[in-house]
Amino acid sequence: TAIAPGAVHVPDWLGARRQGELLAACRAWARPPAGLRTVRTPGGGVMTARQVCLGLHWYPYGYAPTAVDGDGAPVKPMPPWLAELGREAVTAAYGDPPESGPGAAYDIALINFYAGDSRMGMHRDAEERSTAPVVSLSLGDTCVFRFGNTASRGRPYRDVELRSGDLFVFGEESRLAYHGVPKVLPGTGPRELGLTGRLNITLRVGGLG
Ligand code: MD3
Ligand code: FE
Repeated sequence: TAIAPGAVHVPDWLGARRQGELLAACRAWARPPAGLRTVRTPGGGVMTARQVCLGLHWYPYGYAPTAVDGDGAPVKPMPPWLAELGREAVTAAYGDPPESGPGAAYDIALINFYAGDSRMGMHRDAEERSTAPVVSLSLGDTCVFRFGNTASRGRPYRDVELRSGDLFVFGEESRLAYHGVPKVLPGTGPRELGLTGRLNITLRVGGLG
């Protein structure tokens, strides 16, 4: 379902098996070194969603090869199977012609963990040097995802529920849109997954050399 040009939602794209595999992988990536951390913003704020990165480490506001705002260790590599999953996701959302596709391999993954009361304020993702679409995969509790416009954090925006297993691809005109997560709905994830809270995995092409 396209909710805006280049913004395509594919409910339950992952299926139960791949959700379990992805969750197990996220648990391993969350362990030190360069594991799950709390992100502090330059203004003295703290992000309520905790994060772990693969390929390159995101910090406010740039990318580095090591966990510069964490334990300083080298960031874990992007596994080839996850890069391939990104490619598959773009094909699933847009169809085969790679015209609006990534063009280069997915080389960065940002994994955000939301406890029951975590949120993410309205922001744009502009630290990448590539225009390739961002791929988002959700696990665990349902959230309210707010998809805005490219001009400001405010209206107009649309609220969409993202559920465990959902795929969302953001490319073309939607790549620089403001977006955020105003709330997570505790206890709404699939019981059999065994995750309390929500995980979101975004796959990106850095274009950072
Ligand atoms: C639209 N993550 O990691 S996923 C982020 O659920 C981020 O953790 C949210 O915003 C989360 O930066 C939202 C949906 C999403 C991700 C990246 C985007 C939407 C996007 C990049 C560009 C436009
Ligand atoms: Fe974002």
